[in-house]
Amino acid sequence: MLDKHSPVPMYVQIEEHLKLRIQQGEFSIGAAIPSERELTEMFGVSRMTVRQSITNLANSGLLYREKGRGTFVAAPKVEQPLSGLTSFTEDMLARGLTPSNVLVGFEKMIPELDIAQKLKLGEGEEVFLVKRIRYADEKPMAIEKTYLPVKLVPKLNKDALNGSLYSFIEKDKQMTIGHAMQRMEAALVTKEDSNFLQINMPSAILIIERISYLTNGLPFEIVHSTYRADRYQFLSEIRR
Ligand code: 16G
Repeated sequence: MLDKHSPVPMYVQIEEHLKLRIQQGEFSIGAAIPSERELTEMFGVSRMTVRQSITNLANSGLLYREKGRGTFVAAPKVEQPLSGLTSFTEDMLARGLTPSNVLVGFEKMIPELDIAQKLKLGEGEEVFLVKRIRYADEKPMAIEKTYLPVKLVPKLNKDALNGSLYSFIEKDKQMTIGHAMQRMEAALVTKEDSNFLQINMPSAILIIERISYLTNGLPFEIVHSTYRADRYQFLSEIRR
């Protein structure tokens, strides 16, 4: 099954073998793959080698481990286009997934200077600071920390934040969402966020910072989103 004389390392060959069996549907989503001991015997390699293959497949999001239970096949990543200004709720519904939120922070405050400047706020003008954990089919996908000028959404409340923020904003006839600027970077998850996202330390995350504007040019939100790197893939179309 494995070629011991190949220049391709054994752990890579095991990864390829497992990937193929997953692609062929032998192990479906959520199914357990054979244990490390079984794989060690099957391939005639050391446990270290098997562990390396499984760690790599888990890091790339194809498998996930559960302490004391085993290793399972993960659901495919969400493919998120970077072209449209859509909301989390819209994105998940478009994929046939059920979105839900847990509101872990909601307060009114005077923001730091850089946030105030980006939101074009004068001295002493307040923002709502909202922190939500966002789920798809009850699995944590992302954490969003959002700043919104109180003067634009004075009636923002917990009920609205348990649903879609964008549909709450768009119900207001004065406000039409226009465009946004965003930047993306990779990082390692912090201890606190690893608990919210239910991932191990260390794990990779993707961070998106977005500033969104109404069609009248006013900035209405600054969002710092932390996405599980094992659940998301971002796509963009590029032309020449
Ligand atoms: C998306 C947006 C976020 C927006 C949220 C509204 C990114 C990076 N972020 O997650 O800016 O606040 O959707 O979602 O795409 P909602 O309408 O479902 O509350």
